[in-house]
Amino acid sequence: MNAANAAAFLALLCLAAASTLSSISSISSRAPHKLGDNFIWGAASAAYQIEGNTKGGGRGPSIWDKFFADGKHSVDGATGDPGTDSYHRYAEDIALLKSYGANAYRFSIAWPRIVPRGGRNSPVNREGIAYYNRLINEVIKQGMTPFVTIYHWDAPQALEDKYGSWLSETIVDDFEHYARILFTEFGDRVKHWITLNEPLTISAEAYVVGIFAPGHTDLTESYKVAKNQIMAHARTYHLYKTEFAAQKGVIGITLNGNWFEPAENTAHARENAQVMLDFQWGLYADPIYKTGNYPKSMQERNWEYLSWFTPQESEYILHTADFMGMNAYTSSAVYGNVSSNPSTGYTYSSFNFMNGTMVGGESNEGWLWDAPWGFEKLLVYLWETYHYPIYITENGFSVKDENKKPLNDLIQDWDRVNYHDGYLNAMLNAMQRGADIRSYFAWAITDNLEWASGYSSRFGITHVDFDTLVRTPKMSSQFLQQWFKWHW
Ligand code: GBH
Repeated sequence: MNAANAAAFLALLCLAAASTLSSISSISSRAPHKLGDNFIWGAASAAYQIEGNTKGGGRGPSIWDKFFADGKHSVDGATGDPGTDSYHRYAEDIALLKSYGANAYRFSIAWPRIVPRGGRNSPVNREGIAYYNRLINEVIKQGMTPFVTIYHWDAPQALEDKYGSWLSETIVDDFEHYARILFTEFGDRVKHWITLNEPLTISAEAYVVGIFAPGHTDLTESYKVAKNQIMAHARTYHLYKTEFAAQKGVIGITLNGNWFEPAENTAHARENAQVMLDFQWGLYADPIYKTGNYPKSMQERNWEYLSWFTPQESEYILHTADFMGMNAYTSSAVYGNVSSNPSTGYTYSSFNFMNGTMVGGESNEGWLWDAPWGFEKLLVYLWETYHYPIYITENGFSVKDENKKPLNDLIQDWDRVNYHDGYLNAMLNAMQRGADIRSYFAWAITDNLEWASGYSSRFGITHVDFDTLVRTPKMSSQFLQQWFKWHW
């Protein structure tokens, strides 16, 4: 940060404190709420979005390298290089996060860095293991808790070539092998594991919509993938609880989706909203946390597409988690007259207007609206429906046109501050209504590769200049620091 930036930044800090005070006073009419020493807060990242160095360190190609290679699947033909070059700059990122007052860092491990060709008989890459040892040790050295995602979408391309990766149940064996390496190498220090990040985003965006790797558009395939994801998750859970029980960590899966609000007071609108919750959350949450099978609404509507569980499989997958990881960003209003589309569940009618009134603030992404009221309802719904402790593993905002502003301007990211303020207060409300919520991770620790949106859409609480790779804290990082100081 240069001197001018530093001066501007100091001024912003004072403003942040003032804004925090006003947000505190706005909630002080309710019972004061302290989160307690055990509450985990930090920021999150994912390997492919930040690491860069995709050809170095002995890493094998992932499905995203292949998907982005033609330059047509991302804005400006962006790829995983440079990412934020966190492969080399991880210590700087961890130090920044520490300076924000966080007590945890959520990151993912790249399967193709550990097993470059992916398979259970393929060679292990010691350089990859050494890299994650450095990273984990640095997090611990800074007094923070490493929160590790085993899989954030970057399957080894070799498995895609060999058997279509998630389309084949063979992946369950290969995934178990990969997970065993992680528990063996890192489990002495890592006590918080997430098997899969957002399986829905993959089954939907990568196998129905086709905008994520490997870019297929086939509903039947999508449900094959969903079943294999659930089986791989369950296998990993059982592995951890049998062979690695002595490590005494916790393990879960991170699910995602929107809150769906019935936008009319009609039975049909209410039914559609519930169907959407079933199709996004229930697809994974019912099998793992509640019944061992898909939601009834989904069985009825999509019986000819679903990959069914045998009774033995249902038993094997039910209650295979210590917690529910949840990523939620936004809400949708659902009307009564859109019954046609829950047949896929993915192309819901996503309205952001109710009775002509906009129900959320606009972001840089068409799918993302600042709607904290829905976050509170969703947290209470997930708690009351599934009764598992909830770890909020991602929540965040990409400010509209942030990319087009000069640095001094854009680090005053008031829309992001406002978003986190609203969602954190919504979280407190949900806790006061009984929900057992144990963590809050802002997405993301730094700006990064926003998948198909490339480097144009920024979610970071830290700015990254993608030419120089210089990091600059945004106002939102200071806001979070102040907010958690007040509430811890
Ligand atoms: C999370 O994905 C990811 O875990 C993280 O990697 C990502 O960077 C972050 O959030 C921010 O996006 O068909 O146009 O309605 C969120 C994934 C992205 C899934 C938007 C649903 C809907 C796109 N969501 N997507 S659209």
